[in-house]
Amino acid sequence: SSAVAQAVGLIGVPFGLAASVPGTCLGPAAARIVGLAEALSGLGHEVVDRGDLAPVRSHSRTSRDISRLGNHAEAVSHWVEAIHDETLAALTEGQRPLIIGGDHSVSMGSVSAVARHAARDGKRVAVLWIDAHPDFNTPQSSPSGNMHGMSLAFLAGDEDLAEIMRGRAFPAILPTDISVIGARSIDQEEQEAIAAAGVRCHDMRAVDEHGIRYLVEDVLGSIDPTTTHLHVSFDLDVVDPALAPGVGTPVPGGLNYREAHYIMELLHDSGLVGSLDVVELNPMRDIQGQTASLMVDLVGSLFGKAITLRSRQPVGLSRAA
Ligand code: 5AB
Ligand code: MN
Ligand code: MN
Ligand code: MN
Repeated sequence: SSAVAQAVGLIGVPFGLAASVPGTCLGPAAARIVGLAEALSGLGHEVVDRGDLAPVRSHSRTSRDISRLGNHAEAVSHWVEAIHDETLAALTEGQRPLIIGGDHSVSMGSVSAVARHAARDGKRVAVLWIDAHPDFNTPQSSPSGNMHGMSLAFLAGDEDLAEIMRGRAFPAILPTDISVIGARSIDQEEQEAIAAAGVRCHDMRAVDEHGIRYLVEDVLGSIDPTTTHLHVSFDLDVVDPALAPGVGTPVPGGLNYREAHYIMELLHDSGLVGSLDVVELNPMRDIQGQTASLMVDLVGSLFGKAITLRSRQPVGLSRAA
């Protein structure tokens, strides 16, 4: 664990309407049942459980129709604003935010808040998106209209999607500060968009060819910690569905158990992770809670659980140093 103990600000987001398969709204409940907070405190972290969000519809909201942005866009918008505000409050209180989804639209709220907070400290944000999908669709390119597939496009500054936060501006994440690991289901226009934007995309073939350590080193080596806050967004569907059946959009050929843990261990050792979301847990699709338990174990690895006690061996800091 890090030299300066920073409390973890745990935020549950029981929202799943940006995905088509119902059930991710039960994610925070399942994570709590299998002992997420206890796992973190067992590792020596102070945990401030900020509870589960329950946004109320704002009456001051303009009646502008945003339904063309995607399915349930109005609900997504309310939740994203609430997630943004709660994440910003956690950061302002000096906590390290841990957001538990919920579908992946929750990252629109969390990362936009992280970007706003970082800008106040004169920093920018790098995002590591660990996911079977790059979530870079726009309302125009999306094959489904499901907004959990648009989060990264929103965060990178898509002009139409900006309406999700009613135009409340936040510093967009530079595409060159975005890295994806584990992708294996990419829509064609989405593929063209990430390539044109310059997003670093380490797909599953890259995992096969280079291994996790090389890829994580590449990502961390692109980050200068004196100027950059690292946000990690972990979509559980990156893990192979044989190990993580409790997700709404399973794709074969995912990370195996050690690959998933090794990413988290290397991220822990780097000492660079300033905020984390873990999303897309769908307890309705899970088998005896195994995906929920895997989630808690993976979070544990990122927060310092080691197989064997060893000294930290941070990777990838050479270029930034
Ligand atoms: B997830 C798909 N690309 O846009 C789309 O689970 C799937 O947050 C999106 O990564 C999956 O509908 C979104 C086909
Ligand atoms: Mn701060
Ligand atoms: Mn995702
Ligand atoms: Mn995904």
